Amino acid sequence: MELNNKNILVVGLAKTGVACARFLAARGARVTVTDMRDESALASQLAELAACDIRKVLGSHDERDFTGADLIVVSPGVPQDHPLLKKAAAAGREIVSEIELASRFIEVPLAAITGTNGKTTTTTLAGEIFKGNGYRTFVGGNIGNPLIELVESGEPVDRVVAEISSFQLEWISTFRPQVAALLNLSEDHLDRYASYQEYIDAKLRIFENQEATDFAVVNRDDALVWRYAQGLRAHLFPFSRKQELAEGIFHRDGVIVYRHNGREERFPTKGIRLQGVHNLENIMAALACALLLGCRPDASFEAAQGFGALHHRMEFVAEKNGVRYYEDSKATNVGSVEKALESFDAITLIAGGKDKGGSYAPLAPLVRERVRHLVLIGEAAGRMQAELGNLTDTRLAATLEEAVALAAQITEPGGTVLMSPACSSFDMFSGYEERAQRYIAAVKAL
Ligand code: UMA
Ligand code: ADP
Repeated sequence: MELNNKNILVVGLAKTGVACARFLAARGARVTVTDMRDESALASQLAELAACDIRKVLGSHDERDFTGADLIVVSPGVPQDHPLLKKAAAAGREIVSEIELASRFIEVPLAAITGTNGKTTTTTLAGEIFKGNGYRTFVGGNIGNPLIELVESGEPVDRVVAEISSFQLEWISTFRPQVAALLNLSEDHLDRYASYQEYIDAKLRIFENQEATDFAVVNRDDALVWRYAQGLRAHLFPFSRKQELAEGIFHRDGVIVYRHNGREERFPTKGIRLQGVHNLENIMAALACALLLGCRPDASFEAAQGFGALHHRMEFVAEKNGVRYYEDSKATNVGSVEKALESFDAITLIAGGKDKGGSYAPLAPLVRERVRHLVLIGEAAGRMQAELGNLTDTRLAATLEEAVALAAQITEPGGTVLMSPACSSFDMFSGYEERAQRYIAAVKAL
């Protein structure tokens, strides 16, 4: 793809925008970056671009930059229906996301992993498996480091594993992973999408350019995923915790069985460090991605076995007065909280945060069955109380610290206090990590 002297607009100047602008400028493009935030809010990003010859339009966007560009590169955080993107599209401008741009320069096999939950765990694990097989592997994408950083660095690699969000898929046209995995689907990001269907449609685009020689790794046990998998062009490679598969990877009686083209590999689950049924799904998906892209069974299984949980995903914090405290700050939607509730009994659940517009009703059966006390915080507290409050003892707290103190008072010995918010954190915290740290500090201070 020729970039020299092209007039390119980069929309958004956070991690993605900085990396794209730097890369494009180095390739000789005439780059303009634009961000709604002003210079003072973008000081650190501007410092990173100090050495580059780049035009900046900050504090607001200028329509002429959009309608006059040869190419527009959009950051994931910019909504697809932005009026200026619509105008640019109407004017015939080419609009791409960062993964689309990067993938045009990536020549090695790419495994792309999406789904509502489990992306980071599965991507990280798949990366470890590739590395355990001796492949030079770049792990990136939505996990935090844009793929364009790999292209920019020019570092030689053998494999790329990418965590892919629905936002990044909005502006693809040729993005074609050799292996694309869809882990699960449940409601999320309804503050961005007009409907659940629109969110699903964005996710399914991961398969859009695949051919019969590519693989689609899909969750056989997720009815929605399985329904959409039927129309795909790629070779279907399902994973299942519940049923035996002639082609695919499944779990039965303590053994993970991988079957491909009549070949079978068996891996006993005993000794695997990652806990929970959802992680069994993540392990099967990661193994499938790796084995389909050339990894050896023995080295792959060894890497999978030794992989421990990532922080802020159902993590044990401490035991105090016979009550065990867990932290699941990364659970920002209903689907992930369901898995957390399935994992414990006699729960005091601390939930709430920034409302993403979805329904909390899917949690009702598990709340009724397993949640003894519900302590709600944040902007979503009112809606959650309305949808779940009549199912169990429900209280409101003004801060996370107050919620922890209240939970400590009301939880009976033997019980579990679990922070699994079902919401994003931005109403009260800078992100899920800060929310986690504040919870951990509050528990330790009890
Ligand atoms: N902006 C405008 N105009 C607009 C809207 C936004 O100028 O109309 C600006 C904002 O001021 C901001 C920039 O555009 O400066 C958008 O940046 P961004 O939100 O895309 O942030 P990045 O740092 O580039 O991070 C993005 C992903 N962010 C989102 O998808 C919201 C990161 O995923 C990802 O790690 C990173 O690219 C590298 O690929 C984060 C995320 O929350 C972790 N993802 C969502 C999730 O996991 O649920 C999908
Ligand atoms: P993502 O990157 O998709 O947000 P993570 O691996 O960071 O996924 O996990 C996010 C949350 O989802 C955590 O609360 C975690 O316990 C839960 N989770 C992880 N894997 C799954 C899965 N396969 N199904 C449902 N929930 C999951």
